[in-house]
Amino acid sequence: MKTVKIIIIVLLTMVLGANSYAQMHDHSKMDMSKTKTDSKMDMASAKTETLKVSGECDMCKARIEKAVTFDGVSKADWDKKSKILSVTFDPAKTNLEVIAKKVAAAGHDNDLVKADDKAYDALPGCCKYDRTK
Ligand SMILES: [Cu+2]
Repeated sequence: MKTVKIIIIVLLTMVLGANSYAQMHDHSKMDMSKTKTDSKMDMASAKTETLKVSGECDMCKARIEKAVTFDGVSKADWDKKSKILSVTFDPAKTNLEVIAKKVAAAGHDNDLVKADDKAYDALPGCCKYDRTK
């Protein structure tokens, strides 16, 4: 009977130990994703690319930047003058083509993908950039 007790205690210790290890592990994983933009590892893997995106005004800027704000993208900045969208993303999660498609879906022509006509037509008058250029 004594041996059985000892075995149970040993087993319990192992199970509990494994559990707390798993929890610790999960916790550290969670923390990593939370602070991913600050961590050095992700900084190294993050990629910044540029894409020429047609647009006219600050409303376009807000729309373009919002369109590319999704999981995997850590930074997006569109310059009204140069029409260049600079976007920083995690190549493991997304790529420039996906980003370009999102921009096009919002109504903005870009170097990689032409905007959806319906989305372009739905843009406010001030945002109707010249599509013939
Ligand atoms: Cu606009």
